[in-house]
Amino acid sequence: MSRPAFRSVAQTEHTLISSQPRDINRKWLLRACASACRHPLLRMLLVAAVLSVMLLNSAQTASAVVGGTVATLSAHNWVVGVARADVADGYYAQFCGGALLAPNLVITAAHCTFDEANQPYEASDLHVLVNRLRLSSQEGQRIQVTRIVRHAGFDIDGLNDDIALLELAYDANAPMINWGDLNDIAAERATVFGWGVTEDGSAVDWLHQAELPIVSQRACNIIYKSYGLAITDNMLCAGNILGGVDACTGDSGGPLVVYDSERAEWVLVGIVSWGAGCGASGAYGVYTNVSAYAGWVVEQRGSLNLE
Ligand code: 4AZ
Repeated sequence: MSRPAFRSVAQTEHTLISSQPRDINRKWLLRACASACRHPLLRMLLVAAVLSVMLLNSAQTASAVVGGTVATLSAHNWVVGVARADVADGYYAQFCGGALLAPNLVITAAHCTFDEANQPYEASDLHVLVNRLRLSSQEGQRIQVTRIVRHAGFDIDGLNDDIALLELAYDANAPMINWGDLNDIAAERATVFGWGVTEDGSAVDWLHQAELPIVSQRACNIIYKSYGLAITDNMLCAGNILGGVDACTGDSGGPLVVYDSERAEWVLVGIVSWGAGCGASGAYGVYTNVSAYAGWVVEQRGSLNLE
């Protein structure tokens, strides 16, 4: 289910969702209005009907990521793109997301460190795009990766321990994000960032973000039991049971964050990992539960002399 996702194979298992809900509403309104808009009571009923249709549509498609909007970085500049070193155009080079844990350290998904043929990347195969909202632009920095640290428990056919660190050749000129534990933070909703596939089926040039409900492990396990898969303590789930808002191909490795009002800052809680389709009803997106790996991250940073 979770494979390193490339733009060339980007349109795989996601569900297509109506891409132009507002146009449909407008056309319907115009047609209906030709006769009914002349009568005041009918006009009121019509406006109410159109508003309900719009509400229903927005609940299901809120517009990427599936169901998100173009991100306004600045406060969120810890979001980075993981890209192939041998492809010059950032739009075609980027295939995963990540987040800056330290000026020269990115956290991402372990499955992002394998190529399309499931062969492990060398550090020299990868670049990280920093401070770049639009992939095809030259903005921000494009920094070489000097070391890949994959979790030893990750196996490309499995879904567990989907976490890796990337050491950068030099410090990024961007803010860092700390991780947090959802058991300590009173958050019901989280935000995911990425350049992955949206509801119209193609990956985006501009970074997108979407807000989605955090789902209990129990509810998520009920869903994935039918797929014969277990949601462990190393994973967390987010999304709507009706679908519509989700991470997708190309978003993998990217951050799922919540706002911690006590610390007055955004904190990293998840890494986009896998899921059954994208934005489909009856399934949730599954994320690596970063707090379960706090010890692993600290240990790697210590033993590898990372920052
Ligand atoms: C992927 O292929 C992928 N809807 C990432 C996230 C999800 C599904 C697939 C979750 O990288």
